[in-house]
Amino acid sequence: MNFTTLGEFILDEQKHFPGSSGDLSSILSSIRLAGKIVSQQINKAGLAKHIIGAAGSENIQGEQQQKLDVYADDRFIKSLRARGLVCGIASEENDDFVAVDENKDAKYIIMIDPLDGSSNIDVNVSVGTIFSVYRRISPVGTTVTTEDFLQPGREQVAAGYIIYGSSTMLVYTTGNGVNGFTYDPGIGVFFLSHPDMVSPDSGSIYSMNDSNIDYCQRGIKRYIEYCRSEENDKGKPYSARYIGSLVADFHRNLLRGGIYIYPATQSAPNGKLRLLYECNPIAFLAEQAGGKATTGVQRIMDIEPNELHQRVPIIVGSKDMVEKAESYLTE
Ligand code: P6P
Repeated sequence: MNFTTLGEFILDEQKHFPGSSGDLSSILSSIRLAGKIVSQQINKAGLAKHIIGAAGSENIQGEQQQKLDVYADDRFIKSLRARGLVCGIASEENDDFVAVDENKDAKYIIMIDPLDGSSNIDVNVSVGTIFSVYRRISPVGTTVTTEDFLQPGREQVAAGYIIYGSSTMLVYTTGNGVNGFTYDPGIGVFFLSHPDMVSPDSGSIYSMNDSNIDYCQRGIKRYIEYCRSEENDKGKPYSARYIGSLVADFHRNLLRGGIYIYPATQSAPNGKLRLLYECNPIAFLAEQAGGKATTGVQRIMDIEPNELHQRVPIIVGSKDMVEKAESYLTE
């Protein structure tokens, strides 16, 4: 097997940025390390009662934290702090951002959802880590500020996810396309298994929690009816595939073509997914793979954030499918 390793790929990609400090490369390798450790814990979750189930605490979202949520959050934060290259970390699991004052001279900040879809762990469904990296705005040598985190998604310098599924994969972009790496736990290495990932312009898979269909914007309902009809571009009903784990649904749609929708609903007027550490990184990946990501009326990566855990509606996936959905919303 002559696959390129993730480490080799990161170093090779760095050559495209002459004079670069290599800091971003090192951040990506710290994510790689934490991903290996979390993957190992997830893959034995069913056997290790001490790490499955609820942690008995809630995050700022008011969501029950799973033990592995807390474990993954701790693991990623420790790995990122240790490299000395990140001056601030915002996480779904922490009310406020963490100012890494021992790294005040660092020039990057990172936002993470350490374990998205974690309620699925106990039933052995794929879950994922999502990350988003920016250059800081505040002066080097000072403590990070909220402003460093409230940047629009178009300012991201890197984004990606780790999907803990039938295999563990790390998929990321630094703005030069999307590449996927599959983890071989036998030797502890991620190998380049999906170079230059490009999402099909169209597809026949839609991912949405149908129980929301009567509680969201009429245009969304009409688009879903289109997906289910014989009048759509495929001449037959699409397949409905919804795992309840964003990373897993997005990853499948990225490979096969498809659309994921989490709209504004009566109970969630801004949608459910968080802009900074779920929608923006997923949007960056989607666009880099030739797809689109919108709220229905605005490009996700153009939204000017106003708070750390802000939620937005999202329609993301294959370009033609997202544009078709948008056409129902702008009628
Ligand atoms: P619902 C998991 O909690 C998550 O953030 C995404 O991973 C997933 O797509 C969505 O929420 C599921 O939400 O309301 O359909 O259960």
